[in-house]
Amino acid sequence: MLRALIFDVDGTLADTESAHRAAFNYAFSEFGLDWHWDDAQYTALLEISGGKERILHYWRARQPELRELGATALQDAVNRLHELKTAAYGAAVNQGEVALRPGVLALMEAAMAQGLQLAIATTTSPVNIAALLRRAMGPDWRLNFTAIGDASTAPIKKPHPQVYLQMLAALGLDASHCLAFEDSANGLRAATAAGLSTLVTPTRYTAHHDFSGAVQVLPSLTGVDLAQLRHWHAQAQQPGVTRQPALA
Ligand code: XBP
Ligand code: MG
Repeated sequence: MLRALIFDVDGTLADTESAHRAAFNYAFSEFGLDWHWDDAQYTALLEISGGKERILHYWRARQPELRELGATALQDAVNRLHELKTAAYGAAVNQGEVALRPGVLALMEAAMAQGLQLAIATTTSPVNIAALLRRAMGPDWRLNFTAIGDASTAPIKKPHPQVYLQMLAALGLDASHCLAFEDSANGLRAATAAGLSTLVTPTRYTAHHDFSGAVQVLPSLTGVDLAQLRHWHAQAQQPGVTRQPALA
């Protein structure tokens, strides 16, 4: 029995990473750094979930001698950079630069109409979720979700299952009554590790990832209705069913 849908945000609810990348580059220039993440570099850096973790990973790789700077000073600089980035990203979203991916809103509305619960499980920052969904669903957007797990509630980022385990606890449901929606290998691994059957809708940033174990790999959620979800969910619950992704 399918009782809840749990959505990732970046790449799944909306194709946000180009706006994130621009915001990171703006923050670097504002901070006086000559860093610039091009598309190819950012695609590789997305292997690291979490903007702060991504900046720290890049900085350490670029300047290994940084260890002498002292962990606190380094983390303070990363936090400041991330604050600048998050403000720039929020401004871009508020200017309409990011829209929900096709099929997402219709599926969420159909699920709610049939009494399913919705939750969010993301590694992004809470202000980013609010900016995106306020614009897409209106000022009362939060009322649509039973629970939200994000960088502020789950500091251990994907592929660790922490945020998905938090959402299952908040929903009060066993993983077998839920479906997760993701766009990346890290996200698929996190959801799968929490026991969740997972549908993947990759973006151009993640199309090359390994999605073995996904219930389905789809170009988008366009035309995906609740009956189809229930069918895939029932299939995935059968013992011994090997989950082979469909051709994207
Ligand atoms: C994707 C991420 C996030 C975003 C940037 O999150 O890994 O880090 O790339 O957002 P999701 P922050 O789990 O929704 O796919 O800078 O706020 O982390
Ligand atoms: Mg994602």
